[in-house]
Amino acid sequence: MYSAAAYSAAVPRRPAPDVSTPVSELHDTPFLRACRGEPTERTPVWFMRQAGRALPEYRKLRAGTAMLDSCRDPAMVTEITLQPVRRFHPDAAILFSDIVLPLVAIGVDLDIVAGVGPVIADPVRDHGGLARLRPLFGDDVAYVAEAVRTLVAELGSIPLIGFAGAPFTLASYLVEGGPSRTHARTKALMYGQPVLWHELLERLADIAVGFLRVQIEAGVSAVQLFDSWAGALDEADYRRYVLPHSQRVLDAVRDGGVPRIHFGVNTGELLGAMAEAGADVVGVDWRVPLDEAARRIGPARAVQGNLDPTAVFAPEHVLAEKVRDVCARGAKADGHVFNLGHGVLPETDPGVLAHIVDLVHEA
Ligand code: 1CP
Repeated sequence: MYSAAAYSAAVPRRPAPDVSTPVSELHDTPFLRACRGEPTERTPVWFMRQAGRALPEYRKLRAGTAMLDSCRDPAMVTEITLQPVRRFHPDAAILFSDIVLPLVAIGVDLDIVAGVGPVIADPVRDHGGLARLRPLFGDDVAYVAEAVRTLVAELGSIPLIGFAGAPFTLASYLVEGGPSRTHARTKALMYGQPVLWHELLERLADIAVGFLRVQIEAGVSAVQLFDSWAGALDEADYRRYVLPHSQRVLDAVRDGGVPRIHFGVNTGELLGAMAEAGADVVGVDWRVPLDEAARRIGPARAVQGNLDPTAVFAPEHVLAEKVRDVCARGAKADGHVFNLGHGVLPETDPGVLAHIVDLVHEA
């Protein structure tokens, strides 16, 4: 059967990366301290989707290379991950990759189409589709481990964040065949074939565990589980159809010893339930103020977020006021990592992101 334990055994153990930075130096960085709910000398900040799209040097490097090919090229992954670090000096880097990469690695016929997102040739809607999803083994994504090891050495005292897609969000792409506004086919399968649904999510949970373990063993300092589209569900459905699977992913990587961040969009009504999934840090989009979000999440968990990604287009004084407000409300939680409420929009001026880093550090 597809068990997380079998997966972790299947992922080859690798020696700890040979880095010149003492582990304790990384351990005490503002980002990792905030994730653990410890006091920090400044509020740490990084941006979801900080690599890519908004950066001219990214577009230049990527020209002529397909998205998935760039994710499978460790030298390119390393360079693209470092580009925003050089520009913005954030408190953490996020690995350049994609949540659908492990699906490609197990043989799903999938392409990332420019301007669209992931598109799947043969969507999974029945037992035959489920049977095509084989387990992920560490060697399937050896290029990711290689990129992580190089990055850990290059980044020194800047923590690297690894990530995976949560079972529901991955299921949505697989069932719909691509991005969806309503997730209608996904919900039809969830309500109409609950046994198949839970088998599908179990398998995707195992794949997420496998993908996270590869990154943890290669040396990432934290991991984020992206359940970007979980906000499409009401709380009762989230608890019934999704929460146990996300919980299993987060539980299975607990022994990796790195903070686990759990994020979704439009999840204001789900924050309490998502917190129960067990992450150390709960990501919050911009719709719920962080002090209220912290109340819904409960004590002993840090929060991450939550500037509206379109605030970058506001006049400077409006932006500055919003940044300070996020910091003041975040200060009421047991740990705050500043971020946008969702990814950087492609039209964002990179100079404004650098300015936000300064504003957060001065707040
Ligand atoms: O042609 C291109 O340049 C492709 C655009 C692109 C990029 C830069 C895609 C396609 N993925 C990525 C990289 C990526 N994806 C990163 C690393 C970069 C960084 O964060 O700095 C990460 C963390 C992701 C994760 C990801 N992929 C998520 C979760 C985060 C989120 O934004 O909610 C999701 C939902 C995806 C699917 C995906 N991949 C690409 C796109 C355009 C999408 C979204 C499509 C949709 O709207 O459904």
